[in-house]
Amino acid sequence: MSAPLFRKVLIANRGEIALRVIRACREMGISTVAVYSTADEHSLHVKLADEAVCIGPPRAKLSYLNIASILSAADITGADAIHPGYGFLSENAEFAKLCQACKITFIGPSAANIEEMGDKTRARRIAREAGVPLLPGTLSAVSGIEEAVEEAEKIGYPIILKAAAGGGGKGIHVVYSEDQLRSSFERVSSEAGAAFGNPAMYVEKYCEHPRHVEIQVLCDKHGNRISLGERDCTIQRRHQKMLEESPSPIMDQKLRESMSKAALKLCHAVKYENVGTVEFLVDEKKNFYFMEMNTRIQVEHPVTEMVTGLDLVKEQIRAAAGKTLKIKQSEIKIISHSIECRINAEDSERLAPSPGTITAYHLPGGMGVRVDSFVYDQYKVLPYYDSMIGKLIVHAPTRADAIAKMRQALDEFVVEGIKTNIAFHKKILSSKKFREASYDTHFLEEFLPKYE
Ligand code: MV4
Repeated sequence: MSAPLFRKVLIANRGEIALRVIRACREMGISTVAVYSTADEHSLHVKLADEAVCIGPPRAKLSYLNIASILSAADITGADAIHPGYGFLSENAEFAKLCQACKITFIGPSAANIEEMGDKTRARRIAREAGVPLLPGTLSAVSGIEEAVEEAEKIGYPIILKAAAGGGGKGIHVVYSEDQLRSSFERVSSEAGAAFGNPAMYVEKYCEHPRHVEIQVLCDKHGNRISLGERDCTIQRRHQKMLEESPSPIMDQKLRESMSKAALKLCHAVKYENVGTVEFLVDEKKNFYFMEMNTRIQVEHPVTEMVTGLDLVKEQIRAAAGKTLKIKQSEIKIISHSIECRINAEDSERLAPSPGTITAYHLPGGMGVRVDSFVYDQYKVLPYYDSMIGKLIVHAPTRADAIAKMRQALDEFVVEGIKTNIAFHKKILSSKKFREASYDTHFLEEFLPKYE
């Protein structure tokens, strides 16, 4: 066997993604270092890694977000690379720079890439320059209410206010009139300031009934960049994705090719390296518009893995090590279907987390059924972190087959002692709208009252 790409990788994360990365490393002959907070002492990532270092108390700010602790852990264990997973430090340009300064490879894109895409208006300017379609809106942050009103007038209501340093569903607000804009601007802006340390806001035309479709890209450090097709993430609740699938039921080969081309134009413009996701909104007429780019491995990456047959975490590690992509665009053929359900420890009716001890745990199985999870019988789901306890992923020849397989797998999945959203997923999968794929981002808001 050839020498491993890295000697030792430190995984700066917890939960299922930490396990996902540890498994990939071990398969590649790379030693692993887990880091953990005192609350995570009994976590599987600690047991599965070759070494483990405690990096602080339960609160993420003091442990999984503690750059000094994590770099010290890498230093004392002699790690030559760090995988950040998703969330936590994964899109922190400062952290990526500090890794480099410590001669540790950050398994992700360059710090410059993270910065360029982290500033959402800068990303819009780069996209526009590259000829990627955008919704009408400002290309930089507005200076205050008056400029917001002026711009909104030009764009036409409804508009959406977004935090320039935001991303995902935080710091966004839909506005239907000047009155509404005047009465909400300061509040939304200061919320953004509190959440992101930057109150800057920009304005976009609000697309009323869109679908959320994102392109997975894979890029090396030698200018090779390919699209691995799309994921449909339209099924969200309070901007939390719940269920994702690939391919998107609204896509055809032509739309996939033009959206992929747009995503790759953006990547070329910034000399993007490593895995990334370019998010688009798709309107009723199937026009698509760039929203933002995520410069990390995403929670929903498995559905792309299932339909492409590629291990994205391994590809990520290969790219970070400077290897050339081993696949060509023409070799990517998407002919099957995959769906992922995020399994959360939550009370779906009250939309509240449900931490506590799992008193029974049984996983589904069979052909085309994958579970990426980190919990076990008697595991205590902690209140400090994300409520996702695992992901159930199915793979089948067609969308209808995948839905049937997911329903069966959800029926087999047993989690006792805490509340989960398993029953909620079953309802979604049996709904007419979902089965016909005739829904938009408001699906769950409209569906929920009927569920309760
Ligand atoms: C939008 C939009 C419509 N028009 N932007 C939500 C998460 C973040 N990535 C951006 N999001 C959206 N941005 C424009 N110009 C719709 C969403 C959106 C959404 C909005 C309201 C309620 C649910 C939603 C679910 C997904 C996306």
